[in-house]
Amino acid sequence: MAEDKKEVKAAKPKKMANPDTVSIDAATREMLARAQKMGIETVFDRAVTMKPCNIGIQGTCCKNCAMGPCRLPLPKDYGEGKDERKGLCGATANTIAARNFVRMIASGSAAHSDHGRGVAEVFLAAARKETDDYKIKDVQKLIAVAPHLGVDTTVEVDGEVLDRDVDEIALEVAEAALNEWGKAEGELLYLQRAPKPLYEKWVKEGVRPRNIDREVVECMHRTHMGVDQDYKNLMKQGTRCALADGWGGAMLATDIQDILFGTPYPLQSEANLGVMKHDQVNVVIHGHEPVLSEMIVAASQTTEMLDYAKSKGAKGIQLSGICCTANEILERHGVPLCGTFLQQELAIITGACDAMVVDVQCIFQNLANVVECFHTKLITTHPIAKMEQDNVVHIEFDEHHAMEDAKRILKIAIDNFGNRDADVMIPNHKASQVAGFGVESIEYHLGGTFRGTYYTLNDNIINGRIRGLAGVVGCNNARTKHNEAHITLVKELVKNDVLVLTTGCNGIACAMEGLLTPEAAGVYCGPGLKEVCETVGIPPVLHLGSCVDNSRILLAATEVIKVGGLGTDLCDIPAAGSAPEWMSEKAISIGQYFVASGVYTVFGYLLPTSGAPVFHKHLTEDMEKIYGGMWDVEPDPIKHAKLMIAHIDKKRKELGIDKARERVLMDMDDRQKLEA
Ligand code: NFS
Repeated sequence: MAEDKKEVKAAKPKKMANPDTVSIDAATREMLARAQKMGIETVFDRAVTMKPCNIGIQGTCCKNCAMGPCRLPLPKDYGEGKDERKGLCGATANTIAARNFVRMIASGSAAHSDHGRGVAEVFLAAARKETDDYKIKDVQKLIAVAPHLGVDTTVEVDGEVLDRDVDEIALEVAEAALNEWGKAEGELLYLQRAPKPLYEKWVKEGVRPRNIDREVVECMHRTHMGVDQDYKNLMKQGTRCALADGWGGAMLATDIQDILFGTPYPLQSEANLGVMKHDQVNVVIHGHEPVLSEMIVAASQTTEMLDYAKSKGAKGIQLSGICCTANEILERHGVPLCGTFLQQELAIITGACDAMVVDVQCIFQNLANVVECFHTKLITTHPIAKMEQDNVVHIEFDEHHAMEDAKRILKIAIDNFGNRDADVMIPNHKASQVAGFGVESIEYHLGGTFRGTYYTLNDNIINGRIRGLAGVVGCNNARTKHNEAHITLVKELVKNDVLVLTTGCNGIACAMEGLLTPEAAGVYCGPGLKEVCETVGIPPVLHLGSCVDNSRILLAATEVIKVGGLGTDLCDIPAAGSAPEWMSEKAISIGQYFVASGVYTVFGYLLPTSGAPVFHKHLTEDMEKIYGGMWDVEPDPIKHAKLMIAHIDKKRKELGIDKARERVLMDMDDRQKLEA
């Protein structure tokens, strides 16, 4: 019976990918070869069999009404005469591409923000003391966040300023946070955290988000058949919705997660499929929301669960993670990373995965087919993310009995340990890493306890040891060689003295490659960055967490501005953004809020805009005039790095710091000469 299912569900792929060329990572290649030998199809094979639609890829297929889909590919003679392409309603290629782009932003913003809402609801339950399983772990962060949500942290009694009760503050912060999703009036409170000139640009352009949900709804309305028919106006709403993600839903998610689960500080861990263990129960956690995974981490450390695992013949419980849930439990607990987005099927193909627990986002439905061939239990946990296959176990997770649910899930995994086939193959590849950086730890590491500011970072950018900053983020994409662009790009940047801030699957890729160790500085960096990293003992690539933690990049950049010496707006900083192997709609939302926050942002692979050159130009040229940041596309990772470095150099020049300036000790004579 199991054999029959295997035949039907995970039938041998018709065309197979070449394992030697799909990835730069040896563990991935080994596991793909094993999958193919076993006749199990994976995403790599499907990418060979199924080619992308040539019109969809250009962004010019409109399926927003039943008169379509209307397909408007770029004609060969485009540019000679008038562009007469139109859909049945008359929608132009620009309108169609802009509508599709805005819908991607809406979906991406919704995904990050709904995740944020979920966390905010748990926070409210904790603040109301409706659950014993979640408590406020980081009071300092709560106090730091409160004023940004209009909550006082002190109270005046008889002329004396007293600290307010923490429980009271927590309740008000939770209510104020949740209000950001649906308030009737005003604008997002966090917009005020941005540097003033940036905020003023948003005012001028009319793109300040009112509340998070409303901006997603309005995107859907304006992209409905027959509504907004001006790509520039559509992109205004796209921008407003993206800002509701970056300075709203995602930023709230990060802040509240820090309050509930603790603000990350640097810690050591490991990465890649080789973190799984032969003699322990392997539980792989995959998805995005840390609400459940935090509880699984806590449950896995209880004597009850450890004893239970031992009673079943295992030496312990080995947790590891895939995608951004992985980054969340890495940054706070040091739980090792099992792999990136494209390795999710491969974790099961080891034969050592006793349970894969998934929540929301970036989860392949094919996991259900792959587990048919192994003993692995696939457990869905979120009411909004189930799978149709009947071999999937659904255990709905509820914050009101979180620990109970987490233990139930772990027990399933432990009970399954004995069902492993003899044929287990855990690739012998893993790397050490130091992760868990953030706004606070950068301040500490680069400012020191004495100063505790971003002074040292700014100083080293000004004196040229650090040429600039790069935020490199985002996914893997099966249309490109796994991790190649991530790693080539990051190595090229650090070689040119650019300090890299990473999140998401780029962070995982860098961890797998050993770039997240302080020792990497001596191997890969240019002399300036090497000196800084070695002096303060940090890696040249700082892992800031999951994709919602891109908000940490925005706030770190804001701190750079506050300290001074590098301009007054985020677009003044010698910095650039990148998503070299993007694939998800969330990446488009991130890209747009980076751009609208003043960041020059380069995407690898392609953008779904090539069928509408005028709209494409709006993104890649006009945006800079409006917001100071713009989109760019470059699939070649070296050229991609060069574009970012050229932009960084341009900004250095504008700031007048293009020639490295060493500090000189001046005597009175020198000073008098200067003043004269
Ligand atoms: Ni970001 Fe995280 Fe990875 Fe891409 Fe998916 S895990 S939220 S979307 S694939 S980086």
